[in-house]
Amino acid sequence: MRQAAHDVNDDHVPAPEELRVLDPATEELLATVPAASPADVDAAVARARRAQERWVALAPGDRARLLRRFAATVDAHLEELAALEVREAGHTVGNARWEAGNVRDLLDYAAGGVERLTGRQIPVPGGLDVTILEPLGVVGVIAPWNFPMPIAAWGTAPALAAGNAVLLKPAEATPLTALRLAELALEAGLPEHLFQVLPGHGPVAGAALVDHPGVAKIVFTGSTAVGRQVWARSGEHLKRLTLELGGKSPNLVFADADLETAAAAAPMSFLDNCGQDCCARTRILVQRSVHERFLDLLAPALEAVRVGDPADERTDVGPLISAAQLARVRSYVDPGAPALRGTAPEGPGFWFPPTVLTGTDPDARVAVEEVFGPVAVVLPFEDEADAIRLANATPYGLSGSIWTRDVGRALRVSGAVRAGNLSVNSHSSVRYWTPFGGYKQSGIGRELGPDALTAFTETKNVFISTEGPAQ
Ligand code: TXE
Repeated sequence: MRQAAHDVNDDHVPAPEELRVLDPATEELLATVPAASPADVDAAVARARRAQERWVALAPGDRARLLRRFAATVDAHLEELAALEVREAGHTVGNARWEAGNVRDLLDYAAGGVERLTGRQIPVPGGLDVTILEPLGVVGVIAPWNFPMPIAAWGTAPALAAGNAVLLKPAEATPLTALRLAELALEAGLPEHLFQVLPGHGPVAGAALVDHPGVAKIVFTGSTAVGRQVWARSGEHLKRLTLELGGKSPNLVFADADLETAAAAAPMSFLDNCGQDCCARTRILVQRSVHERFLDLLAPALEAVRVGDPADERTDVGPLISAAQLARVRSYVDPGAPALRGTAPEGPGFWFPPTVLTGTDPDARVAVEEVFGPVAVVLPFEDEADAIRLANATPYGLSGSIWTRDVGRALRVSGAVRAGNLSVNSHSSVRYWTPFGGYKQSGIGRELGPDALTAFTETKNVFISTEGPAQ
């Protein structure tokens, strides 16, 4: 009999012992998956520790080879993984292919780092001083439902490459691709129990990972509210931590920009993944002198977005993840508010039409809080200083875009906006070669990029005296 799960957030509501995975486009039940209990987490940590000892004893070249084989196995199953992501997360098939490809690429990139993860020799008087980068041990990755595969891989691939074991807790709504990835890891020859997936409830299995003294680091991606709790609880153990939290990112359009291109790109910059993207450019800030013209260009671009069956190759935007997310999005949008609107199916499924609110107060909830749905606001600004003030007027600082033809302005504004990932004349935020993470309440630490592996190591300094035996 599975141990009764209890809510460690102290509201004493027992969590169900199974996760029900729904297709968000149809509300059809896809699978039920057993939910891990704290005892399951405890047993997994013990197994992971033993696997990690075997893993780190391998020659670096052999670890790199196994990770490359894992990447090749993902590649061989790319269509299958993408199809699973379409079903459980409602992602368009094009996006889902990109996501499975991102897992493959990241495993390859991390494998390339295994043999280059080196310490340093530092000149000191009286001896030789070297730094050694040691793996942390067992790492817990707590993933969200919005990009189940890539975000799981962002933590997992570099952690494994740096010599750690990984326990991945996927989100309640999306455990299926994670479970399949764990099977593919075994098929590729990774040691048993090195990479384990623990589907379960956040306040039970997630909290058990955070509280477990045998887990050296937590990589958490999710809401700022839960991220705050995870930070406080990790602090009890002084556990290493990376937090990747929400966003409310600006899309700054200056009067000197290529307005046609900026307006054509604006819809998908906040509608991709139905707006359930921490980098979504949901605050469209437009210089007042071109505000009307921009809206005229934006309206047809928004109407052209195809919302519907995510398995259809022509679809741009699928459904929201759940009934709860749909209710959340509805709570932000007054149906009578002035807006540009696209269209969406009626249901079944969790659908909401693309919406750009045009008459919003800059301090309104919808203008400063993360909606996590297909909703953006357009706000006018006067000049560069006003644009920077508005761009920084939220507690978040994850991403942002700057549209201008003036290089000096691009550099000044990107220097002044307090966010971790900015793009000029582009909405691109995530590239596995470059660091990704947030300022302010968007997170702590960075993922991806050339330093990704180092974030899963401790630096040990060893001094070897050359002075001879003490007299
Ligand atoms: O996130 P949660 P939810 C934002 C977005 C969204 C809102 C709510 O605004 O509308 O958060 O989404 C696990 N200890 N983002 O409720 O609860 C949980 O099981 C340890 C932005 O789904 O933060 C899941 O695996 N773990 C974001 C993960 O945390 C806990 C992506 C995220 O869930 C836990 C997702 C606990 N006490 C939501 N409670 C982004 N940065 O992109 C929950 N979890």
